[in-house]
Amino acid sequence: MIWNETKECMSRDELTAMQSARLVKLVDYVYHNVEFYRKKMQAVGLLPGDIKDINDICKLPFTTKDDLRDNYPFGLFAVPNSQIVRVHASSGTTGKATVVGYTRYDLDVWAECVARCLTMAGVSKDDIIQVAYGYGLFTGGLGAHSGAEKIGATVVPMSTGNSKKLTTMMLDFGVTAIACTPSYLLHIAELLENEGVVDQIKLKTAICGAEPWTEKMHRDIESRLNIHAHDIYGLSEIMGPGVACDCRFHKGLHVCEDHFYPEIINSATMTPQTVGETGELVFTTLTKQGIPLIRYRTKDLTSIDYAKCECGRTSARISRFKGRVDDMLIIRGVNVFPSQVEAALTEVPEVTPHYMMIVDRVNNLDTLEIQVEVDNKYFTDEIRGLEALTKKIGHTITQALGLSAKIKIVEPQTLVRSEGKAVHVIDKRKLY
Ligand code: DLL
Repeated sequence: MIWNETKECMSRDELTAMQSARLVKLVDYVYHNVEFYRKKMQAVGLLPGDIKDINDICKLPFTTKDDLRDNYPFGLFAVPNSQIVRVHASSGTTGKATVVGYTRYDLDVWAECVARCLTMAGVSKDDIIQVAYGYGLFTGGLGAHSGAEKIGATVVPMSTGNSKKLTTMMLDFGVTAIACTPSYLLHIAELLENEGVVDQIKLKTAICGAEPWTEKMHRDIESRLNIHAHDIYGLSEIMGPGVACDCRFHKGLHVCEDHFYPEIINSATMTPQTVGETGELVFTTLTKQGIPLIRYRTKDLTSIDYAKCECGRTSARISRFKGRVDDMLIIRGVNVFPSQVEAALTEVPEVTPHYMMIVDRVNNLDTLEIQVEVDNKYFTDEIRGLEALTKKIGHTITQALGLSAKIKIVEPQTLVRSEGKAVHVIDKRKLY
């Protein structure tokens, strides 16, 4: 909810005026504090004074994940490290992670945005919430945690990886809300069903995100656990969870537009889509200090609606995500690019460049198998040698992706060769 001074929802005109003022300030800020943006603006003959209101945003250059990678680790930071109080990181397209930094102010804004999302989902200080997103470099755990603390809920920082403890505590503590990925929640539902204790839980609300999920999964979670499930969106480059969330009417995700300005573009022509048309979501961080980003291309596909919602909120809503422009996969909540696998395999001299990633979902948990073709001479080695090689490849992959995979060495010449664009992924997950 974005309030004006009289504590009513801001009108769109008020909001637009606020966004304009913030954009003008932001452009001046990045021009003077981030060499990357100064050079990009100079390259097109743009000065900060040329940006007079939010409509001028289309004059500004785009930013991509590769720009973060090329400036690894701190090159896009607008403040010295003495003002950065936290860093997070997510997968880059190859090798290096993309790193983001937060000032104390940024962390406050982040907690505020997540608090709004939780409030939208009906969570309050009276709730006991299990945060079962991963804590660490991933933004999910700590991000959801801070927002839940801000509204005064009782936070149980579960993180990921111990489902039995989670279900036991859910029952023993009388947990009323949970924040985790939708696939993990389906897994938890299954465990509770197998234990025959679904009717004993006190759970009312789930705040799920970090990966794509369908309406059908949404309904399934709600009916199996008898709860309300909400869709929360975010990405580490922009902030983490809390960029947008859906309210009880579930008619799209309300964007925290006073902090993150959304645009929908046609990624082929790089021009704006008309309202309601699907395209790539682009964000400008209007208030960030640590790593402010201008027109960041999320690669996520959605559409936007500016009509006032039945809940009374005036903020723009983006539709449930319809996919991505690039080939990024999300496996067990971890972002994975096939190019990372390719880069990792080049570190193993015995391996040829032919590989296939097979992604599946078993008992609502994602699995990854990587089939790798090795050189003839290694394949004919005795089985002990193959085992050692499988281990070696597995270790290299785990290091590169931050995710373990089952490695299967296949006979030379067995993986399909493509005549066009090589196909390296078979995603069998039924996003039902
Ligand atoms: O996944 C942040 C997050 C944590 C969001 C917890 C929600 C809950 P990254 O690891 O940088 O950040 O991955 C960002 O995940 O570009 C989308 O492709 C995808 N994604 C995130 N939320 C949703 C969602 C976090 N609700 C990438 N629906 C994004 C569909 C989502 N995809």
